[in-house]
Amino acid sequence: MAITYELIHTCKQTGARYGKVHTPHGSFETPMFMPVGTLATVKTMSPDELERMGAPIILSNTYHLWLRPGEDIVKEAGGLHNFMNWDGSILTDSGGFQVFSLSDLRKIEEEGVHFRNHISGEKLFLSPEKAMRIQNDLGADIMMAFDECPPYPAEHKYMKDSVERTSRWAERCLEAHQRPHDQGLFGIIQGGEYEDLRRQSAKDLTSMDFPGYAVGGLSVGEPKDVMNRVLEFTTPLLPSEKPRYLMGVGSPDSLVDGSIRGIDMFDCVLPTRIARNGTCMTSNGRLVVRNAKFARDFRPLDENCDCYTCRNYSRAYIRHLVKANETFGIRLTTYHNLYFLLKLMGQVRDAIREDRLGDFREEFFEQYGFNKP
Ligand code: PRF
Ligand code: ZN
Repeated sequence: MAITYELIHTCKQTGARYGKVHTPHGSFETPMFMPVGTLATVKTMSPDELERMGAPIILSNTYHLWLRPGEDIVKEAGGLHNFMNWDGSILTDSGGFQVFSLSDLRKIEEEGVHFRNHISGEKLFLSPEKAMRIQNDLGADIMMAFDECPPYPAEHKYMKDSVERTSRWAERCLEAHQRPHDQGLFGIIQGGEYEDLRRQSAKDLTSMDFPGYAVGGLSVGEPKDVMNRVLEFTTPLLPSEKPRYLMGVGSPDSLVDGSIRGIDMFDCVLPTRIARNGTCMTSNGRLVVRNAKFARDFRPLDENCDCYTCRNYSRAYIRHLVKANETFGIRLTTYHNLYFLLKLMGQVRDAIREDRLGDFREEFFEQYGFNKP
């Protein structure tokens, strides 16, 4: 099996899991945050920098790489790892979600989805078989089933039809997958906020024996307590001997709350996206470094951070660079934000192993300012 999961410790205070995922490109500890490199690059970061900040796995996107440069070119380069010079693990998303979030004029059929290229307007079609073929060519360690992620809120009737179609598509993905020996294919549980549909989706997908499972269809605009409630009834439906991945979630509070509900892997564009407009995550909450009040502030972004950015540069300097549109400024904020989340996950893992993740949550939320009204 290309992907295996080792459950090492369950936190007695919260039920969160500490474990390891083993992939053909190394193992990583979980819970883990995966930086997003949509177009085969984590925007502004070199693979060397990613390695130094402690990222063992990154995510990339089938949809974007299919449109450009084309999976044939990536395959010819020897696969995504070779093409981008990244020797760590890679996970590719299937394109299902991106088709729904980026393209216009979608038409969903049993066979697949018709839509228009969000750049050129060209007519395109993506199906489970095509998403598998492209992901086999890209050659990531973990690939994702082709699913439908309906918008929030969606009516029960729509969601039920969608969940059933996503289950049929999952069967077709397993059937079409050509490299199960060196690429692990994860199934995706959908069902929105509906408990009966999450149950149905989990039952369908766990009967198919994927090496890992994702919870999809969350962080699509629902309130945080809805996400937490859905996770509370969904993760217990998943096999404990396989990794669980919460797709598209990366705010610091959700990483902690997801871990508490048994999630092992997370990804999100949030840290890299906000970094590019000068917003930083710090242990005292968000800091908008462009603000005038930082013009003469010679302290680091986060006084509790020991990343390259915080050890060497001031808020005043980074503010100057970001305001002057100097690329180095957003490289420094990107490095810091990713380091901040990777370090947070390390703290979460330590707390799990010491059976004190509940206490850690209290302290972290207090300092970050999540407890403030
Ligand atoms: N499905 C897929 N990718 C995703 C999601 C999903 O539901 C989400 C939901 N937030 C993010 N990325 N395939
Ligand atoms: Zn820092």
